[in-house]
Amino acid sequence: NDPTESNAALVFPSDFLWGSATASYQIEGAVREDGRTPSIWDTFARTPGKVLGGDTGDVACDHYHRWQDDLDLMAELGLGAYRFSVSWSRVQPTGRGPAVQRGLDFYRALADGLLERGITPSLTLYHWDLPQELEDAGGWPVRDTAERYAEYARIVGEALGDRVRLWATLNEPFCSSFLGYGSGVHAPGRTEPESVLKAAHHLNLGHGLAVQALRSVLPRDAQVGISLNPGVIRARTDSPEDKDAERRIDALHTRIFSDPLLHGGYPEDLKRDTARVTDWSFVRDGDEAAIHQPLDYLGLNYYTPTVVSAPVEGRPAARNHAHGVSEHSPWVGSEQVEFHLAPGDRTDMGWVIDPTGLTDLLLRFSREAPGLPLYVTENGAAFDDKQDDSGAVHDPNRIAYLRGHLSAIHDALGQGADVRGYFLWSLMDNFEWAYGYSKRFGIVHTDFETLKRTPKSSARWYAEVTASGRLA
Ligand code: PNW
Repeated sequence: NDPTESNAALVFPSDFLWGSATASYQIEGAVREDGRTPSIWDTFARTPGKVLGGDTGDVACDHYHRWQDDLDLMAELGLGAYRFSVSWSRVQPTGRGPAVQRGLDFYRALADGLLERGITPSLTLYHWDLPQELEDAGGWPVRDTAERYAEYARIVGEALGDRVRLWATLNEPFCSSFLGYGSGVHAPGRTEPESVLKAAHHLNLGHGLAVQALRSVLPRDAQVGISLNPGVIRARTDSPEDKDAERRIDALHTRIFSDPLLHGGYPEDLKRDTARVTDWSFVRDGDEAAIHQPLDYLGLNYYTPTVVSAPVEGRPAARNHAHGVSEHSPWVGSEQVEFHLAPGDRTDMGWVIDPTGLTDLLLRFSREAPGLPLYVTENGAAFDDKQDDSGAVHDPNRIAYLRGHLSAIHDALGQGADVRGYFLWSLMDNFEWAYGYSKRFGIVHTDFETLKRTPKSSARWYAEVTASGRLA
C-alpha cells in the first residue's frame, strides 16, 4: 500500500447514499400487460421516424418480468439505493379514476424487494410517460393535466407511503416541455412555442399540487423533492451580447422551473423575453404560491454543460446542438441564440465531458437554496461498449467519467454543498429515448437479443466505491 495513494483518497460522508437510477419506460417492457395502456412514449416510438432504428420500449430490458434478478444484481454490487419511476398508465390506465391493483402491486413488491436487500428505494412519480388519453385531451399544455397528476400522486402515495421514504414528483420537466412540445424530439413530438411555456407551467403546478397531495398521505418522515436538469450555461465570451445569450438560455432551461419552485414566482426577464409569444395569462392567481411548496431535498441531474453566444453574423442559428436534431427551436423567444460545441473529449452522445459543471451546479443551488439538501439524481455516460470474446465489457472511459464527476461532487462538499447522495445513470443499458437501444449508459451491459445482463468493469469499480465510501 502506497501511503501517498491512500492519503489522496477522497472520502465521502459515511451516510452518503450510493445508488443507481432507471425509469419505467426505459426498462420495463410488458407494455400491454396487467391493464397497462399506452403512454405518449408508446405512441411516439411507434410513429415511424421518431426513434432511431424504429426501436420501442415494448420489451426494453424486460425488467417487469426480471425485476427480482435485477434486485439481486444490485445487491451483489452493494448498491445502497435505487431510483426508479412509476408508469402512470400501469397504475391509472386512463389517467383518471380508479387505480389498477396489479399495477400498484408491482411497485409495492419492487419496494419490498429492495428493502429486503437493504437497498433504499427512491420513487419518481413521473419520468415522461404520460397516459396517452391525457395527451389526447391536450397533454401538459392543458391545466387539467396538472390536476390529474396530483390525483395520481395521491394514489401512489397512499399505496407506497408505508415503504418508500424518498419521493420525487417529476423527472426533468425541462425535457417534458421543451423537447416534448418545442423541438419535438421527445414524446409527444409537438412543435408549438406557446405550448412549451404552458406545459412548463402546468408541470410546475402539477408538482406543487402533487407535493400537497403527498404531504396529506405520506408519513411525516417522508422526503419529498423533484429532479431537475438545470442547464449549466456558459457564455462563449464575456461580451455583454454573449452574457445576454447566457441569461436568456438560463431563464428558459433552469429558472423557469427553479424560480417558482424555490422562490415563488417566474423571472421577470423570462416574461419579457417571451412576450412576443405569450402574455402568460395561463398563470392564474395563486398558482405561483401553489408551486412554491417546501421541499425536503432538490435532485439535480447533470451530464454536460452548454456553451452559447449571441447570434453569429453570416451564419444561421445552429439549432439544438445540445438537445438532439430538430428543425424546430425549443428556445421560445430566444431562437437566435447560438449553441456551440465546447472543446474536449465527448461521450457517445456527443456530450462534452466536463465535471466542473457539476461542481458549479451544486454550488449554485446550495447558495440559492441554503439549507436544502441536494442529491445528484442522475449522472453518467454513454459509450460504445463492446463485449470481448469472453463476453466481458471493459469500459475504462466510463470509469474515468464517473471518477471525474464523483471528485467534482467531493469538491462541492468541501466547499460546503450539502450533497446527500449520488444516483448513477444507469444501472443497465436501456431504451435511450429518441436514440433507442443505440446508446449504452449502463454499468451493466444488456444484450437486447437474449436480455442477459453482464456487469461491466465500471460496475465492479462502482461497487468498490460504494463499499468503501471513498474514491481511491
Ligand atoms: C435524461 N437533453 O435524459 C433522462 O432523465 C434519462 O431518462 C436519460 O436516459 C438520460 O438523461 C440520458 O440521456 C435527457 O437533450 C435526455 O437535454 C435529453 C436531454 C437531457 C436529458
